[in-house]
Amino acid sequence: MNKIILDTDLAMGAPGSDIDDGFALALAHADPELQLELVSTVNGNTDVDSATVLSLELLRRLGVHDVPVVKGAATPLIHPETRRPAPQEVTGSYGIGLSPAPGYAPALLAEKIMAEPGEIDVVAIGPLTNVAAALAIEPGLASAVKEIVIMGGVFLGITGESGMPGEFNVWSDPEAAAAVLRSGARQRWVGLDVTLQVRLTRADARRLSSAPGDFAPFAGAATQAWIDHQRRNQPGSPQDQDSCAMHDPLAVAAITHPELITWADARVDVITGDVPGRGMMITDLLRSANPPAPNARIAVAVDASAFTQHFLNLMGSL
Ligand SMILES: [Ca+2]
Repeated sequence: MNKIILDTDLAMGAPGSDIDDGFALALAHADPELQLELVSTVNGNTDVDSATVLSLELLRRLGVHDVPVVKGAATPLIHPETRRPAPQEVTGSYGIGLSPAPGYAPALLAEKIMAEPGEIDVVAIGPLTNVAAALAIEPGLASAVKEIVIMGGVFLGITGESGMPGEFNVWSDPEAAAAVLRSGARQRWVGLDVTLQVRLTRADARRLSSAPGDFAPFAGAATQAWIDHQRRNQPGSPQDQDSCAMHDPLAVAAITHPELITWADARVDVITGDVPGRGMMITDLLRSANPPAPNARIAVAVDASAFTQHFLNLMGSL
C-alpha cells in the first residue's frame, strides 16, 4: 500500500472548469494500491477557496468521509497581487456542511511526513507553492518524504505560446518549482511531453456517462463540457484535438504503475523572475562527457493506451 498526499488546485464540479485534478483525486481513491492520507489545496487553475470546497464536495460525491482536506497557499510565492477572489457562486454552493481541517497545508504536509519518515509520497498536481513552503519550514522534509511526484514542466519541447512558453503549474510559481528542484528530495516529474498524449475522447466520456454509480456519469458530463470548452477557447492547440488530456491522473498513476512511463535521469533548472522565459525548464539529459549531477527523473515517453485502459477500468467502478 502506498500512502500519498495529493496537493491540488482542483476545480472539477464548477461549471466550465478544468477536470483533470478531479479525475486524479478519483483515481487516488479508486486505486486499491493507494491510500490517500490528505488532500491539500493550492491556488492555480482556480482560487484556493474554490479548490478547497470543490475538493470537499468531490470527496463527498465519491463517498469518502475519512480523508481530511486542508487549505494551502492563496498566491504564488512572489506575486501576492495575483490573488483572485473566490466566486460566491462556488464557495456558497459547494461543500455545504463540510469543513477543511484546521491549519495550513504546508504545516500539515510537514507534520504528516515527519511522523512517518520514508512512508509518504506527495503527488503535486498544482503549482508547487505548498510543497516549497513545507520544505522551507521543515528542513528534514526533503529526506523524510518518500518521493515527490509532480505534474509539471515541459522538458523536451515548448508549448509554442509566447505568453506561457512552459507548462502552467511551473509557470504559475516557478520560484516554488526551483525550491523543489534544489531541495534534494527524491522527485519525478510528469510533464506535458507525456501528459498531452493521454487523452479522454468524447466516446470515453459517453461510456462514463452511461456507467452505473455516482461519480462516472457526473465525470462523463464534465468531460464533454471540458472538451467543448477547449474547442471554443483553444481550437487546434495541443490541448484541444476534440478530446482532453489527463495530465494530473498520469502523475497519480505513476506511483503504482511507473512502468507506464519511460523515465530519464536529468539535471533540471527552471527560469524564474519576470522574464519572457518564466517557467521554462532547462533540461540536461546527462549526455556530455562531464554531466552535472541529476536532481530529478523526468517522464520522456508513455504507453498511452495502457494508461487509458487502467484509468477507465477504475473510473467505471465509481
Ligand atoms: Ca492541477
